[in-house]
Amino acid sequence: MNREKFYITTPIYYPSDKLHIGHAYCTVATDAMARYKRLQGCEVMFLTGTDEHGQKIEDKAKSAGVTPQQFVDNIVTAPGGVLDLWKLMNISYDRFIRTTDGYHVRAIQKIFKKMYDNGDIYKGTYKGKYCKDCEAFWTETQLADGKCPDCGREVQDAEEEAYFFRLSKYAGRVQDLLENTDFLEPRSRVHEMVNNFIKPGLEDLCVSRTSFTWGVPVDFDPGHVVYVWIDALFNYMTALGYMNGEHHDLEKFWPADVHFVGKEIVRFHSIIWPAMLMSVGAPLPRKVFGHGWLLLDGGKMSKSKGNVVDPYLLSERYGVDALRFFLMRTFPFGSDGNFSNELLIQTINKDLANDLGNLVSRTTAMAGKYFGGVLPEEQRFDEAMDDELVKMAGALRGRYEDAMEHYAMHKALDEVFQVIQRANKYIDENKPWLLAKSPEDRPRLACVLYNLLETTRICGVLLTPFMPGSMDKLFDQIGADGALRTWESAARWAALPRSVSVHKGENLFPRIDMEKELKELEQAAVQKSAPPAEEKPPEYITIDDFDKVKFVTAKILACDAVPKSKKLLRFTLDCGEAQPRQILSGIHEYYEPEQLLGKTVVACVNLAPRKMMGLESNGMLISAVKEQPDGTEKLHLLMLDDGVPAGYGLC
Ligand code: ME8
Repeated sequence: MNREKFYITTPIYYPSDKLHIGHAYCTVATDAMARYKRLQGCEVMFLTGTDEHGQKIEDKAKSAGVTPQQFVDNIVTAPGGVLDLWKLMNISYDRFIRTTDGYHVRAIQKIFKKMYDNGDIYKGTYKGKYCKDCEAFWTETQLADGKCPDCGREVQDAEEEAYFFRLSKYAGRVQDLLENTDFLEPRSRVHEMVNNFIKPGLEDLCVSRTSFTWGVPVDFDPGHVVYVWIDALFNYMTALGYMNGEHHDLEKFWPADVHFVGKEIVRFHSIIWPAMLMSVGAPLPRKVFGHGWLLLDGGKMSKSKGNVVDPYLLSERYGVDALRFFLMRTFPFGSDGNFSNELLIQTINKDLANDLGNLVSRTTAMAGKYFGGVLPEEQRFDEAMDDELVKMAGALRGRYEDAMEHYAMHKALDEVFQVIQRANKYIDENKPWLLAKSPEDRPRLACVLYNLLETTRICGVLLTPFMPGSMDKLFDQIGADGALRTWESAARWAALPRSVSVHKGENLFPRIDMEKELKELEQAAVQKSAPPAEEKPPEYITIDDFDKVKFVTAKILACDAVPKSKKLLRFTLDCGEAQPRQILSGIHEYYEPEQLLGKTVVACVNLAPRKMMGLESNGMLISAVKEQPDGTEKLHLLMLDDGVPAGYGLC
């Protein structure tokens, strides 16, 4: 048995939104590869995870009124989040890393220091454009018509002290790696990297920021956080124990056999990543494979384009295996592919319902009808009729393996389906229903059914990495037990006992009525994306529920803006308690602090305390809010007559 090690990774996902089918694409591909390697007998490490730091997360958390950690937890671990999706899609990862994991954070600090100590990281000045309102630095190229790409406002020239990585020092070695080895695939991506990024001159890379705080702090220079890509890329090693004691698999699994990554992040993985590894003196991964994008109407997929690309919805309707299969069967892994519901349904109907599903159901039904489910030992081989199918199925594993070893999953599946189609043709050529008519043809009939079952078994083994759940059911139907589901057995024609006993089970892949389905999908998407608020029945609370909320009158003793925040004001309030109470409220865009001093307001004081921008908020100020026809919101802080004393309860 093959006892090789195999280490494969997916990009770690940025949890700023829920994942869509485009994200699932790469993870399904990685899962299929990992399962294929396990099937071969390799010891596999399949790593995935989430990349949780950076300004975007900090900003999103701020607008959601939660801490960045709460924000990412809500997308990663909460019900319906990333972990749940991978469970649903049967993703067999061996390890899941979150870049907020303590061991990873400490390891990144050590790695940063190591590169600083060896002279590859130095302090300099980052020159760029600054948007005061968004508190964000931009480079010239990031600007939209010379203005802030986020809010569209004017930007100013700005300088910020920052650390830089000597990327330029490694340009020659990286170019050599790309041009003279097969480190990066497909090869077309090599020319893109060399011509667009290395030849024009690699500049040193800015690797720290001081304009936001949600990142790994540079421990020897407080105020700086490590650039999110350094933090993210090293996950592939920290997850094995590099610079930490949490894991101990570095020697066993590093260097990685392959990093699967989307094409837009090939630059980070094929230029910056090897340069940093050269800097810390670590071996380079064996391969980076840049896959294409799933496009929707010719453009990159995004949440805003509708929920039909929601992997939950698609898995619910068609089954996880059909969806996994579609993703791998339809699009060559290195190229872009246009996703559509029609294509998805067509693929399920043609390959799974017609070709594979029919082969299994016809064969098991005939074995049941003509032999009561158990084939007789006596079987008559007919070389002229059988040779082609037997040879094709017997040699399938070799062709499949060749494609899989080149990460051409769709080609591997094509090989399998050519055999399945040949088997269906074999049924038509041999006409078992005619053989069944004469008793002297029974040995021939048994042999035809045996050949079909054996072909199905071999195809089933090779489809297991793509559709693990369904293939188990298929094996049960055709009477193939554990030893007949192995990699070795897929190269052995006639491994199935001659007197195999089969039983027709549930239809593995029911046919879908395209027209009806497309209509229903459209409706499902509309319902999911815009649940009509007015049609919802009112959700009543009881008087006891209402009594739980404690409102009091409060006098504003002090009010100031929270540093580095666009929205937050910090209030010190007299709520009639022994000590003044601190509450943070995101209303700075509506009020300046001095307008509010001395005012009497309403506060909810039994809300659980929470931290925002490092400050504790103990309650909530109550405002009147209304959405305007142009989509903006108007807000008025509820203010009472100043004669009302502080600390009165409201009822
Ligand atoms: O890039 N089709 O995270 P991410 C195919 N955190 N692949 C798609 C896709 C689509 N429509 N949309 C997204 C990041 N992807 C970083 C990675 S690794 C050290 C850090 C792929 O959540 C995308 O190409 O934005 C990328 O490979 C992956 O999803 C994660 O994207």
